[in-house]
Amino acid sequence: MSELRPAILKIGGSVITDKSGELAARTQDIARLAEEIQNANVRNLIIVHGGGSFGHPIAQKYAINIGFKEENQKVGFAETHHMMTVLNGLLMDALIWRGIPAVSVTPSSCIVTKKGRIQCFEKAPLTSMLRMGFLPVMYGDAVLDTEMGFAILSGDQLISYIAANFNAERIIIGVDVDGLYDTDPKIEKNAKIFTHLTLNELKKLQNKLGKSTSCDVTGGMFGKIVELIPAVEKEIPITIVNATKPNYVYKALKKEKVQGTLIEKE
Ligand code: IP8
Repeated sequence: MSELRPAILKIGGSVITDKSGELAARTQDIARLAEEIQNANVRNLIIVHGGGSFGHPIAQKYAINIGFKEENQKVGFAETHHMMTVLNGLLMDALIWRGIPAVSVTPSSCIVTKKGRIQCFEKAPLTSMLRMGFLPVMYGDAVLDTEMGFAILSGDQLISYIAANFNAERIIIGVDVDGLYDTDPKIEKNAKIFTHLTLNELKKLQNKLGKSTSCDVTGGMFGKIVELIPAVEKEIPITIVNATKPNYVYKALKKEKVQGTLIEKE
């Protein structure tokens, strides 16, 4: 069977949850996005979603991202992972209910990190699912780590890794703003959007971009940018769109013109 190059869709935690709350799912947005994914009907798609208010507050409370230091963090690790499965379940419900053959792939069961970076990734289930025409859905998760005991794996590291290792055709990132800005548009009303960025421009930006305005143990927009660089180096184009706006994700999936930021190697 010839290998098709998958497209990867990352749905930010700030889109499907309210990050100012705790365990606050945006169920209407989840339903709308599931419908857009259904309508776009893209073959060979992998979805990865972020943690938002289901992952970050608990991970922060138990300092999961600094690794295993004391016994009571273990229940925090369990809770962080469990809440991610709860959020994932909401998206899975919305997708499967619409007749999409989406299958959840639990990162903590097929990935181990070393100092927070993916060290081993069991590729076989994902490869087989794609061959069979399933839609694998993964997420940022609490994972086991060979040096730290455990760590937080961001959805952004995951998409970059999958893109490089599954020879992705493109990456679409759905966030809660209109694209990538020179400063945080939620704080600076004069923030300037980048409609197109090259790899070199992106590298220069990584020093400038600020941290997320809400609780985010994986570094907000700054963390995202750093993670994207290896994928762009492999000539995988990245489109960042506002997934809170109806049909932006649909248009990006269909390769239609849509407002956002396009990042390409040259
Ligand atoms: O929201 C982090 O994933 P992200 C997931 O993609 C957890 O950074 C468990 C905090």
